[in-house]
Amino acid sequence: MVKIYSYIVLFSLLFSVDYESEIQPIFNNHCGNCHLGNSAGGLNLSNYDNVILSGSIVAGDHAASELYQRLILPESSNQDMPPAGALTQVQIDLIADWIDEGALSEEVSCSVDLGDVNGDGLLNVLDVVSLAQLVLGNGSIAFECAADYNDDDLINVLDIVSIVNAILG
Ligand code: HEC
Ligand SMILES: [Ca+2]
Ligand SMILES: [Ca+2]
Repeated sequence: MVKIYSYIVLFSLLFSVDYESEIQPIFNNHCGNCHLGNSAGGLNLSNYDNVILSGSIVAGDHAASELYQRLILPESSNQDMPPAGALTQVQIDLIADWIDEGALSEEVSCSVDLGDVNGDGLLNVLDVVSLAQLVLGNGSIAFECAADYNDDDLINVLDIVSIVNAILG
């Protein structure tokens, strides 16, 4: 079970949040009449541009984003959103992740070459060391998106082996 769970965690590290398929549906389903057809409090959540222009998102900082702050208020607060009920923790975390990743309109592809997990432009032993620490659960790496070297959707010892082989040529 622990093993399956850690695979799920690693799998989710490989992909960033996609606004259209993951965030907009939350707004559509839970912020409906008030913020889609109408703009309650001056806030319209009907599409990406309106969401960003509203100023309720501080890209890169979910804690400073009013939209996030409203979601985590207790049900008893009259500023709590949505006013009746609440989003699930999973939905709230997804919105936080999306904001922290820069509140982008599209999922980003990896900005470094495959295997270059420390992002220094080189594929060498430093990447092997970083990746080994991640796999052993002793650390995090700068570019998880570059870690699945053998492209099997898992980050594990096989990627380390593949990178070592690539380095040794
Ligand atoms: C039943 C109607 C209703 C629903 C559903 C609702 N809101 Fe609101 N929302 C309001 C009203 C009315 C205001 C303005 C009053 C206030 O600021 O509390 C508001 C204000 C806000 C504000 C502050 C806007 C500003 O800049 O002042 C945010 C952020 C917000 N809502 C987010 C959301 C999100 C996200 C959802 C869905 C998860 C949601 N709301 C669902 C009615 C609603
Ligand atoms: Ca590197
Ligand atoms: Ca792999």
